[in-house]
Amino acid sequence: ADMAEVKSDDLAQHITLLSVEIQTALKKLVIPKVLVIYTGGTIGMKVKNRVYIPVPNFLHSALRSMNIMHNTEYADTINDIEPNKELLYLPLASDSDCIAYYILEYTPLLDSSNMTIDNYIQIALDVKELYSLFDGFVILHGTDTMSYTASALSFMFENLSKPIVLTGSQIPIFETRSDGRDNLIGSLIIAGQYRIPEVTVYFRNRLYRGSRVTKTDCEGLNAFESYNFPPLAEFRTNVQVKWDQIFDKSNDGPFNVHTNLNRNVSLLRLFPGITYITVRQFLEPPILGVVLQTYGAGNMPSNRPDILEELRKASDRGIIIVNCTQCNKGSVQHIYDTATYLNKIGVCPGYDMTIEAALMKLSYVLGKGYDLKTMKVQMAESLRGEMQGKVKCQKLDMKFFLNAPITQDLMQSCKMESNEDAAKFGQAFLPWLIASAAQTDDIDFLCRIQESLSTNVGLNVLMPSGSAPLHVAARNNSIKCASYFLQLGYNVNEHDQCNYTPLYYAVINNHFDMIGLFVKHGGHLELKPSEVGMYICSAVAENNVLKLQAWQCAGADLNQTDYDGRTAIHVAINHNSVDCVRYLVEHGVDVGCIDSRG
Ligand code: ASN
Repeated sequence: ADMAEVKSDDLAQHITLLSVEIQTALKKLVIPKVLVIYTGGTIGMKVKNRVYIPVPNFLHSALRSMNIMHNTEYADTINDIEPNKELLYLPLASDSDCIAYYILEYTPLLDSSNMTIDNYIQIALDVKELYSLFDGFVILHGTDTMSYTASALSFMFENLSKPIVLTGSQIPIFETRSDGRDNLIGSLIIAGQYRIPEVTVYFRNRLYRGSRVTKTDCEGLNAFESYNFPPLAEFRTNVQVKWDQIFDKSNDGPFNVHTNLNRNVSLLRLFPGITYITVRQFLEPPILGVVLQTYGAGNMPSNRPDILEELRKASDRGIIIVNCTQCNKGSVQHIYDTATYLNKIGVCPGYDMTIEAALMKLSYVLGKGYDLKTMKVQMAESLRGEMQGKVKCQKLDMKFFLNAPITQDLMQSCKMESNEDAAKFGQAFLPWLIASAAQTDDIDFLCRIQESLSTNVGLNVLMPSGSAPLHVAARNNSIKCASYFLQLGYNVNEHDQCNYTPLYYAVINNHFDMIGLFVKHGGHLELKPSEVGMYICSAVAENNVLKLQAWQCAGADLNQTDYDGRTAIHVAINHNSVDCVRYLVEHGVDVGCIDSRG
């Protein structure tokens, strides 16, 4: 393999967790690199005196001896150039494809029942130290408390740009029937090859958002469920990723690790007949935050003023109480009287959060040292996709909205140049009107808005979502409105809040006419070349010719490499995507091109 020259002084001086030799070897490798942090759990246990205990200094050599976990031939070629016995190479579909991984084994290895916040901090700090050396991270962990660790880490890693995948197993990896090998392989693939910058849990062919899972089975191999949020990816005969569901915070600021978690948090589960003394004692100092596990959709007994009074007093003292349901599925909604009371005394709604996520979020938010009001606002917001804050809002019928008499009245006010307040109000209302017209492709209405406007106001105002009118039209395939905006001279390459041009939305929605219109008017994707490469490679991995065609129509170069140095033809052949291979060949891609691994 082709290895780039790396000088040893390029290596970060402060990395103490890995020897300089390993760092040099990692820097030279051009294949994906994953750090496996091995904390313990059944995955690496053996039976001793009739109970399972973790065995130290064993996993690495055991994996090295398994063909499916380590490609010895590939390792030999690499070792001819840079001998290194510490790295393992997970074989992929073709012989030349591998993911390099390094196992950082903790001492002592823990059954996850023994994990505490200190362990979360150690994991977070180690990831931080080695963040730049690896493309992704796998955390091998016991299943018993994995959902707590996954939730804690979700909050601790701020503006994450790389995947962190937790996994483990129900049967040790050395046993014939183990589920650990598949779980580890899937996690390495996600961490090494997919840009899913979230803390996730990979188990039994599914990738879950870390802050959404709960362990629900201590015998079955399908140990986890995510009741209120579907899996982010599924490993079937192909890998299906729900790209639109990925909670990507990487552009919000630099990667940061927040380690100050407050430990004075707790869980209080209601049960019929609970005494107020129990509740009172529970809420005594040093407790600062409590997840109150209520019944059903967030209900308390309304005939228990004694308990309600204890909760009120605690809330008045500044203790944050989060209302979560004891049910696995569904959300806390204040539709019953007693739940409304909780709201009144300042209890935060936990919506559809898992107990684990609510507890660790409390610990994180309290550790931030904000004032009480800010902490409560943070608790009510989704910080990492851990909850759906607002309960199912109804979709607005845009046609109805446009035709409603009040809309007509408001439009009138846009024009009132003499009455300044009315004109201002009308202008504030304008984005909604334009968004509605652009969504329903109602060109007549758009013209009417234009006519009703005072001369110094245009239609090119930013929508509440941070998009320009052209983005809205692009997403909704509103060709008439898009043409109209272009005629008015609006910038076809306007960037929205997420930095995308309208053309991007036309492409991801397969709106071919719209793509044609934008391209004719000088529209560009304005994405990084490797990003375009990634999109077309994903399209061919699914054998999605239509998607491929959409990217091509938008000006994407079909010979473009992805972040991993492969082009669509490499991926298409690898995935046996026959239709895409045919399409690519017919469109003259370079079939002799060589990927980054030669
Ligand atoms: N007791 C084990 C642990 O959580 C369970 C497992 O990993 N399957 O460490």
